[in-house]
Amino acid sequence: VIVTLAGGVGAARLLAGMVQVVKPTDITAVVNTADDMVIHGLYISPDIDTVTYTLAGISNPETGWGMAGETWVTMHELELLGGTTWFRLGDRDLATHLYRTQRMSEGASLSQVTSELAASRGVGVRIVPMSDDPVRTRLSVEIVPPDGGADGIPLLRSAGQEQIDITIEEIGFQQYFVKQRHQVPVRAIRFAGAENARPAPGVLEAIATATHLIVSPSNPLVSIAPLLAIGELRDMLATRRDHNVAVSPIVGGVALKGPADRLLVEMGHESSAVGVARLYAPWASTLVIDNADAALAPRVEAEGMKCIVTDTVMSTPAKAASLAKVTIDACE
Ligand code: FO1
Repeated sequence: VIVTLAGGVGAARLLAGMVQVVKPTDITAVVNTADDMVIHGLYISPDIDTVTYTLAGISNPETGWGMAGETWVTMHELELLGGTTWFRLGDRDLATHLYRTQRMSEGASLSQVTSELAASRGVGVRIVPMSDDPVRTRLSVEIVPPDGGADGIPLLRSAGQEQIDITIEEIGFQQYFVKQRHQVPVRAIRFAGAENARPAPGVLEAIATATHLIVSPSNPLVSIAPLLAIGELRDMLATRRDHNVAVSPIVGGVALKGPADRLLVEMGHESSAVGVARLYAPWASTLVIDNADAALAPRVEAEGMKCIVTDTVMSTPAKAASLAKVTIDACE
């Protein structure tokens, strides 16, 4: 079995490539759940849904998250009511959250519901949350007093703005990522609940017996780091370090999607394949980097990782399949 450590869009693309080259039932995706949130009383698990929808062939190709052919009638009505609409839940997508929330209120675990939803969508890959226990990414961000914003609205300072009476406030991941459009400076990141969280049933066994372990090109600090914050998971990964292969999500110093580049710098790391190598070297032995970064290969190897240079930008299904094949071969 091939185990893939997964965040959202980057992981979903790689998994969609993988199912073109190996049997879906031979793949287990262990997915980040630290982005999960309850809003309108509904339990939302964005990375699990992104992976599920992508493998089911029903994801929105423009955004990478949410469903294709989505309509927004409910959000529009909610807007008229003055409700909370910064986190947009499409009419089709809502069915997933209703189903999950109801099943969990009946006592089902997140992993049970995740496999029910994957089965209903015809997904052959085994999709497992990293944990059934709540682990939540919390970010300490810089804020200015309410009157600090030019038009009185922005409470949070955007990059480059003058430093006036900065205070720090801790906010949830979706508040940072979606509501603030990841445009506020981050001072610290923590994974609340990780210290007491257990890996979800089957996760440790899957990793222990995996023929291949592949770390998808997801954000190292907010998509992969939450999995490593679970002690038993990190220890299990470290015991098989020599067989773990990661794909760098940073290409030419920038993240293809999301704030990984900016967060790396804000947290004191280098925003490059070398910076990723430094983070992953303790528990992974090989880093796959993009052709654009070929010149960095010696520096990646100096961090103690074997380096493979290939095309990592999954702009087409064929390119995703070819990257999947390179990573699978790299484990052998
Ligand atoms: N991302 C956005 O940028 N804006 C949204 O309104 C939004 C809604 C949303 C609803 C359901 C879902 O599963 C994901 C959603 N996302 C949205 C994506 C998302 O929260 C992030 O991309 C991930 O958490 C990062 O991996």
